[in-house]
Amino acid sequence: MDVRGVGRGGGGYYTEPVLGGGGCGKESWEGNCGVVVAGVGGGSRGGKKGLLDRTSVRNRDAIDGKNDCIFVEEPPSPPTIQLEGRHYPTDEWTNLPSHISSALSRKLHLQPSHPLSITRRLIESRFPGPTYQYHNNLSPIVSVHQNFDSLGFPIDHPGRSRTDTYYVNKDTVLRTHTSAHQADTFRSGTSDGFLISADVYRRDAIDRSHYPVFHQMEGARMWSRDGCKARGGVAAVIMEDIESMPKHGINVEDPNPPFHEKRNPLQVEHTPEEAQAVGAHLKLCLEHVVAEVFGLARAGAVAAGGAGAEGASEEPLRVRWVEAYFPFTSPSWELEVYWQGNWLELLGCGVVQQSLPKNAGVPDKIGWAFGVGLERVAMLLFGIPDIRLFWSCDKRFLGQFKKGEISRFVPFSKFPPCYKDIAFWLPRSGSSVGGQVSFHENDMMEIVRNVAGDLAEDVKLIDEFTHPKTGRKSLCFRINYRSLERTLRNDEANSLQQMVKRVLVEEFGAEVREKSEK
Ligand code: FA5
Ligand code: MG
Repeated sequence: MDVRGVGRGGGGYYTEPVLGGGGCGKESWEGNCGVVVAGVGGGSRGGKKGLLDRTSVRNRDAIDGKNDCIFVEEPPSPPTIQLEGRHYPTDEWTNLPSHISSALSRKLHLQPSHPLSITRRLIESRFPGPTYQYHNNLSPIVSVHQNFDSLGFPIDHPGRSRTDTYYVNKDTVLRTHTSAHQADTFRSGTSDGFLISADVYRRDAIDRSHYPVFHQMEGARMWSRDGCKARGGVAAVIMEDIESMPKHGINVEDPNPPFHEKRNPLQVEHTPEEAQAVGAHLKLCLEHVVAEVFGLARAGAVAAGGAGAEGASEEPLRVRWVEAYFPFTSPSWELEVYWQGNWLELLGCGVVQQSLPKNAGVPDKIGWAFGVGLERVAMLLFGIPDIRLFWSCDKRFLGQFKKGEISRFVPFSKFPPCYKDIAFWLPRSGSSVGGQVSFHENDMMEIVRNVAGDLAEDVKLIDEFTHPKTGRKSLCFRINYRSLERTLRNDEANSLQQMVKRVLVEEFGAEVREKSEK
């Protein structure tokens, strides 16, 4: 998770061209949209064009970016919630909607013919036993300590906020990343390397490559300094391993130095040679994964021929490393690929912070770790254009995949989008006494998810405006409703939009702005 909040364009918020157009009756709110659209995402908040991730954390300020949030009352939670057969007490931190808790039982990464499971196995095959052990059944319900503290997240880190993370209660969360299991797995010390695949949960944007429940694979490889002494030390042993690895043949842009004093520092516990060797090993292993994924995706596209091959065969392969920040690795990087006109982030990684093995009772070990988004890889591998499809129970989707086979996804049809804008005034600021929460962009995402579920394809903040006299803040969101399975009628989209409005008014005290209002 990335804490910088600045740096590569502020990250976290990105702009993306709106898909298609027209569809079933475009309703557009004029207001201030025209003036401010360009500033949203690309301007004042420094969003970077591309499908990049906040690493759950880059720039998670409140909606106005200054943390002077709008506070509103929340409905009380029931006294306990039952998850995976256990009762958990709830408290003022609980923010777990049923559409999220119901995903806990799906375990898509373990369904043998599901594209996520096929992708998991493909990556596992690049990290073979006995060096690597696989863990695919760890519970998603983890402590705040596991998810944040054990990884060195500062106490005021935005990723800890209720706007970003699903809390069961103040001490327990749905893991936001597979790194939540790093410390425990290092402590168990049963192998030099491990892979952990799991469902993870985040309050996040709504678009084709983000979903509040997704799957990650964590990978780590450690070397014992003592164990390598007789062979010239850790750096020499790792370099020898690198030299024994075959070339992958893809061109990867990597203008970054192995570490950088300010931007991407070497840890005091590591020699420059050690950090350089660990980083090079990490990057090479991951480049091999990407090379294999693209090779198979192209082969699948060629085998499919015709329409199914579009995109995979025509888009030139572009892959790049960019510097990143995570509290639990240094130096750190992210790997991005060029996909459908944007840079798509596949994974974050780096040299493991020495405090982790130290606290896990294995201070003699050093090494690397990565966390890759399985949906993102599967989208490239199978040519799946929208992340919502992974949750489809439609036979026209599931019937296209077979265990161990990489095939090209053939869209069963393309249904028209339906754009609806909604503009509203936020309530005036209140006090921040317990049980009250701020209105965050992710609150809008959550409202839309609750009302429309997978019928919402994309939600964008297209305008924000503060009244010069009253100081009141107005927001305008554009919601794109589109079903993956059928044509959505305009009246259905209108009634979803009405429900979104009602929740905003009744639960968040918002005042909806009418089109004629100036
Ligand atoms: C992390 O989660 C770190 N734990 C990764 C890591 C592990 C770094 C070990 C260092 C060492 P990040 O938030 O960037 O990083 O997420 C990793 C990947 O998950 C992203 O690159 C992306 O592929 C995927 N991802 C993130 N958010 C979403 C989302 N909402 N929907 C789908 N995939 C997502
Ligand atoms: Mg990231």
